[in-house]
Amino acid sequence: MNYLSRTNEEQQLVRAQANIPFPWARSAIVCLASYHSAQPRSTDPAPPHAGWIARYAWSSRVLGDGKRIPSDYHKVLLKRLKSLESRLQEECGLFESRAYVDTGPVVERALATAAGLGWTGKNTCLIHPGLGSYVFLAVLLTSLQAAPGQASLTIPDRCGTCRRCLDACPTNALDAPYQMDATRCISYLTIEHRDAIDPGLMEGMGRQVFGCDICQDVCPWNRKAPIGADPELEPRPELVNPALEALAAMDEPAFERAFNGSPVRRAGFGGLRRNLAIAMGNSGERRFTACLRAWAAAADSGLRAAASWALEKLEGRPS
Ligand code: B12
Ligand code: SF4
Ligand code: SF4
Repeated sequence: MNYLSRTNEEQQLVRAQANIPFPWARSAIVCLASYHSAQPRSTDPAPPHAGWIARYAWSSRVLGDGKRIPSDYHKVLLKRLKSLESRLQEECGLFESRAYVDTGPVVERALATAAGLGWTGKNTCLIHPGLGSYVFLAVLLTSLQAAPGQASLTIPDRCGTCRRCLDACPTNALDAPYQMDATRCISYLTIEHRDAIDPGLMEGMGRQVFGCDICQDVCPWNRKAPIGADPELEPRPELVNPALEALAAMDEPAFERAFNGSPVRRAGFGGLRRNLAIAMGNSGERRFTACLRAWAAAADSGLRAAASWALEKLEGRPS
C-alpha cells in the first residue's frame, strides 16, 4: 500500500487534499451504498471447519436468465457515478470531473465525513448514524463550485465511551482509538499482503480467509442498521461461513470460475490458499493435516510458511 504515501514533485502528499492531484477540483459529491445483509456475523458461533470471507465480498447479482454471478462494488458503484456525472453534465453543461470508488488518490472517509454522511469511528470506519458502517463510499470530484452552505454538515462522533472494536481486534491493529496499524490488520494481511505473513500474527487471524469484519460486527451501530436491499450487491449464500475444505479443494481454474468478477480475486489463488492454511491451523481440526502436509512442500514460500506453522499448531510439533 505504498501508494498511500506517494508525494508529487513539490514533495506534497498527493492524498492530503483532492486539489493536489486535481487542481481543478472545487467540490466532491460523496455517495454511499449499504451492503448490510441478514446473514450471520463473523463473531457469531460457527462450525470449527468454517472460514470467513468479509461481508463486502459476498456480492452478486442475478442475470435475466436467473443465473447468479459475482459482482464487485467497484464496478457497480462506478457505473452509477458515471450516470450521475452524465446527468449533471446535461444540467450544468461541461465541467471537469473524476469518479472514484476505492482506487483513486482521495481519502474517501475524510470526504464522506466532511459531506455529513457520518463520523469516523474508533475502528476507523465511516459510520452513518442510520445505516451503520457496512457501507461503500463513492466519490465524484468536480470543478463545479458549490454554493456555500449555511448549516454545518458535521455529524458528531457517537462512539462515546464504547471501545468494543479495540477490545475485539484480535491482532491489536487498532493500536489507539481512531488509529490503525494497517500492517497488523487482517484485512490487509489476507487481501493486500503478498508472500509470507508474520507468524506472530497468524493465531490472531483466526478463521478469516479474506478480509475481516470483527471490529464492525461488534459495533452497536451495526445492530440497529437496516438490511441493505441492493439487487447488484446481494450476498452469495455459499460465501457465508464457507467450509475450509471446499475452498481448499479448488484448483486455479475453479478459483477463477468462483471469483472472477468478485473482490475475492484480489487475494489471488496463492494468497487465498495461504490464508486457508492459517485458518486450518487455527481450527484445531486434525483432519486438515494431509492437505497442510502437501502445502508445506509447495513452491510458494508464503503458502509453505503458513502450512508449516499450521501443522505445528495442529500436531504440537515442527513439521
Ligand atoms: C488503504 C485502505 C484500507 C487499508 C487501511 C485501512 C485504514 N483504516 O486506513 C486496509 C487494507 C487495512 C483496509 C481495510 C478495510 N477496508 Co479499506 N480502504 C482503504 C482505502 C483504499 C484508503 C484508506 C486510507 O487512505 N487509509 C490511510 C489513511 C489516510 O487513513 P487514516 O490515517 O486513518 O486517515 C484518517 C484520518 O487521519 C483522517 N485524514 C487523513 N487524511 C486527511 C485529510 C483531510 C483533509 C482530512 C480532513 C482528514 C484526513 O481521515 C482519515 C479517514 O478516517 C479506502 C478507499 C479510499 N480511497 O479512501 C478503503 C476504505 C476505507 N475501505 C473500506 C472497507 C470496506 C474496508 C474493510 C471493511 C474491508 C474488510 N471487511 O476487510 C476493512 C476495514 C478495516 C478498518 N477497521 O478500517 C471502505 C470503508 C467504508 C467505511 N464505512 O468506512 C473504503 C472507504 C472503500 C470504499 N470505497 O468503500 N482498507
Ligand atoms: S478489520 Fe479486523 S484486524 Fe482490522 S482492525 Fe478491524 S478487527 Fe482488527
Ligand atoms: S465499536 Fe464502539 S468504539 Fe468502535 S466504532 Fe463502534 S461505537 Fe465506536
